[in-house]
Amino acid sequence: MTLARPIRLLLLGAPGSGKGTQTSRLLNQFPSIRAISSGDVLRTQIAAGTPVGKEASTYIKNGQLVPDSTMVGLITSQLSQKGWLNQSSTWLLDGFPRTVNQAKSLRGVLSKSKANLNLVVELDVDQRIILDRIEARWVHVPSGRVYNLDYNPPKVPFKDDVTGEPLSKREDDTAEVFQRRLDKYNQEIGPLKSFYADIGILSTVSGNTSDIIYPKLSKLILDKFGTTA
Ligand code: G5P
Ligand code: MG
Repeated sequence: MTLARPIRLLLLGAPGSGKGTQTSRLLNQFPSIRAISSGDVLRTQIAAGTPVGKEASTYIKNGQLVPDSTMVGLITSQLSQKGWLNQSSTWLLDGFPRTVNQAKSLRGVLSKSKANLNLVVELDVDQRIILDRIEARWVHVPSGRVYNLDYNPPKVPFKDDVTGEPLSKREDDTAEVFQRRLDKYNQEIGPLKSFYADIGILSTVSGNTSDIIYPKLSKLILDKFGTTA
């Protein structure tokens, strides 16, 4: 399905709320949309042993946020390298910005290119049900594909469906680190939502499963951006 107008979407949501899951579904339904997941970018840097990866690793392991300046530099340079800083580009961001400082910096960069975000969606999931999900999560780091032993298991246990390569656990998917990530999220999300609500582009979709959330998210996008015939 092709959208009539370019969408530049940010997905907000607690750790494990389903940002990656909703991103995959959106890319499936709307093939013109491309995506950057800040967590995936960081995990790729860590796997490659780059200086940014080395810096980020300590923060991620402890459930803390990577410093704003590092994140802004990393993601805006990706946007630029991919040629996405123009007003006809269509993309989505999963997990960045996640502080008001990051949001302000990104807005400065995007404004110059007339490529500002035009929709921010908060995925609102009951936080009491999320821990079980991430304890059962397995990931394929090179592609960012996400599995869950109960909800969407791989076809062959512990192997990626597309490449057959082994899946791994994320270092930060333990109960202790998860609680720290959640606390940090709850601390940052209020001001971040206010920032985007003031600009007039914030929406919230609620539901305790990704199957409940996805049709709401898809409808919101179709209503706002339309489709070509
Ligand atoms: P990430 O990688 O952005 P989080 O913590 O924001 O990490 P996470 O954990 O990746 O978010 P998600 O993408 O929202 O969660 O959720 P998901 O992977 O789609 O779903 C979670 C699991 O539940 C999966 O196994 C999925 O299959 C399953 N699932 C989905 N829906 C359902 C359902 O309906 N039912 C069930 N039963 N299961 C379901 O960031 C990681 C770290 O990087 C740093 C920080 O240190 C951060 O902690 N970082 C940043 N630091 C500073 N600024 C930034 N902008 C940063 N971005 C990343
Ligand atoms: Mg994710």
